Amino acid sequence: MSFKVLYECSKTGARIGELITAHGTVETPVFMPVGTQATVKTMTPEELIEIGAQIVLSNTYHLYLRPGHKLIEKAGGLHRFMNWPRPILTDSGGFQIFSLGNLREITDEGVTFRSHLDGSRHFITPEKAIEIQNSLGADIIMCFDECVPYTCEYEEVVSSVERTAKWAARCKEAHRFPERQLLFGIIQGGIFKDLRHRSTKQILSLDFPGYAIGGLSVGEPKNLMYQVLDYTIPMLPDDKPRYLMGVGSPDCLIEGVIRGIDMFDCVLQTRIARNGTVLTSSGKVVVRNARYSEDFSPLDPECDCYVCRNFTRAYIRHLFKTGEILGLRLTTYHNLYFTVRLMDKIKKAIKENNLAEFRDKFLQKYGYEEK
Ligand code: PRF
Ligand code: ZN
Repeated sequence: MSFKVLYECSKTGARIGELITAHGTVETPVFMPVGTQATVKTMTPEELIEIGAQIVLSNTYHLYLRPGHKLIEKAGGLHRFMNWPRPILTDSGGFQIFSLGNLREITDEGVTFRSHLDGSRHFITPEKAIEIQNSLGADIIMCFDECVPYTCEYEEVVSSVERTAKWAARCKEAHRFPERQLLFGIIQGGIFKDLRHRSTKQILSLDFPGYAIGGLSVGEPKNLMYQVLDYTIPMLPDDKPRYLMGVGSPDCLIEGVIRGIDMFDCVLQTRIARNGTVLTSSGKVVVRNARYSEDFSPLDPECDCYVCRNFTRAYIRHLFKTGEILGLRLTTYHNLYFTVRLMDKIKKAIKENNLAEFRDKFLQKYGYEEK
């Protein structure tokens, strides 16, 4: 279990690396499709492998509530339960619980919350979040952190940073299988430079095998997020993987890699697919729209995925209009394929020392998106 930087771009912060886990090696930079409920919605593991997905993300909070981590442990762990042979990363549940709004109460000890499913009460501590992740058995697990919204006052961000540091120490202490599961630390601090500094120092002092930047893409403008990355990433060690949590739109992938991020996850690709929106080399296309009713071209003329080789926009629109399940599968497949190929192109550009040029060309065609 280790991380090696194989190549560093001479002109940008980008690097190529490999992350060796108990279920194989991940080439970085990498995009991780999201499988919240132990499934990347609508995709079989075989299809994910065909697409080239190297690692998937799943969620502690959802699996703890249903079917329960003990059941998954009985099944032989999450890999066997979902029949995914490659690496898995589980998020700690912190972020999901904090997104519950008024259904939760936070103290230094942990978080009390009501299940979004049946209203039952639960108490999750950093120790409990690690115990659950130890049972699930993912290759990479995450510290239990406190992620605050963009709208928070400075003082609230200070206390979330302090709490996140104390919880990170407790997570490290509670972790039973450091040799089998890499526990990543998470840096918070909102959009405040001094707090990002403080959080980074605190989390680095605990010495984790990888570091995540949390608390971004929580409502702030993209340029502000890039600024935070610009001053946070240089504080991180070169020889450890860097994971930007919950970020992964095409433009953010490129901008993140250019600044030195190695790992990304994002629900965007699979979520917009299910409402009939696809990513293409010339931007998003809402294939459900009436304007595509007689468009017999592929979703993206530049894509060579199974969907683009075999189906038209008109047909896929028809599937959405009629509520046919295949529509969801085809758009999901294409969006994931598009993103994994984009990361391949990014890696090629790093090796050829022209990532900045690649970005400019890509964004000129794809378009610039604020949100
Ligand atoms: N913390 C955790 N998971 C997360 C985030 C975070 O800050 C984010 C923020 N974009 C996404 N997922 N634990
Ligand atoms: Zn395609």
